[in-house]
Amino acid sequence: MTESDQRQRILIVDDTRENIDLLMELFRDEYRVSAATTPERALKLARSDQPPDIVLLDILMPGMNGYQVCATLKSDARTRNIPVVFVTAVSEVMDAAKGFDAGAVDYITKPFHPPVVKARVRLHLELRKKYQLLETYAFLDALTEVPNRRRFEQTLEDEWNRAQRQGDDLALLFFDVDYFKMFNDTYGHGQGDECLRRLATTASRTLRRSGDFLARYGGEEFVVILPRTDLEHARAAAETLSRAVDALALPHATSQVEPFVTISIGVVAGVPSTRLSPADLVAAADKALYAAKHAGRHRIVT
Ligand code: GH3
Ligand code: MG
Ligand code: MG
Ligand code: MG
Repeated sequence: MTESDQRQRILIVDDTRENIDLLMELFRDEYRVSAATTPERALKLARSDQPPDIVLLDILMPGMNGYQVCATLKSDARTRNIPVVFVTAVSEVMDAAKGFDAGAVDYITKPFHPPVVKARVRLHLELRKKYQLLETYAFLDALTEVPNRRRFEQTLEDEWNRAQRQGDDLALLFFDVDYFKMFNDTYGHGQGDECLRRLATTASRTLRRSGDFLARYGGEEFVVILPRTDLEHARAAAETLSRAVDALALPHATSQVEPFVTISIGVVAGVPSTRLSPADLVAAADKALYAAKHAGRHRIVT
């Protein structure tokens, strides 16, 4: 398979090879189809870095049955959103309600009518595409195309919990454009928008460690999560970021600090305490940012 293959992926799970072949024949022209003859193999493929967009699941299999496989997929955040369709013989446990209870989106009985199976699978794949598109936009800032505050809050929660479990440091940077109201007043809102886009691109470029996360928090304020980062390294990252913004040299004639666009940054870091919440970390970073503003702007406060 080449990486350029953008077709949606179907995973067929059945302990009987003939059943797999039958379904494969139906879908292979239009989709990327893979198959598993055991539940273990199915779960492994579903959790891979190329997960299926839909799972066609048999019910009676040795070991784990289809309901259990489905429930396992639904209980794991990595595979929860993959639609599952049961495909099972009428002579088998014909308990559609049980299938839906396990989290399936559809239930097809054998012998099936191929065009109907095709139409139903196509429908679920179209719905998945739309869901993924909605999810993408729901978490993206429309102006700068970096993650938005909603995604930030989710990511912070995840990173907070992980850092707490593993006893790791977690750092948070809040940065805000200095005298941005004046920038808008001087250059116009359109230039202001362009400035925010440039800042987002520059910040993304500066954050190169995997797991580093940038979001637009609101207005002209951005936030950065640095997992496994102590205060000293977080401060160094903030300095790199501030210098990168300076280096853009975006003219700002009415700024009271420099004749170019600058930012102020609030930095906090530490191992998350069980007595605190992610909101406390946000409040602390915001407080540090406020202190940076108060102390004259174009600076970093830890
Ligand atoms: P400070 O140095 O204290 O941060 O001052 P400031 O002028 O940057 O801060 P203030 O909060 O007074 O003004 C923020 C400005 O940011 C006002 C608002 O119009 C502008 N702004 C917020 N969101 C956007 C946006 O999406 N596009 C543009 N162009 N401007 C925005
Ligand atoms: Mg079977
Ligand atoms: Mg500002
Ligand atoms: Mg602001």
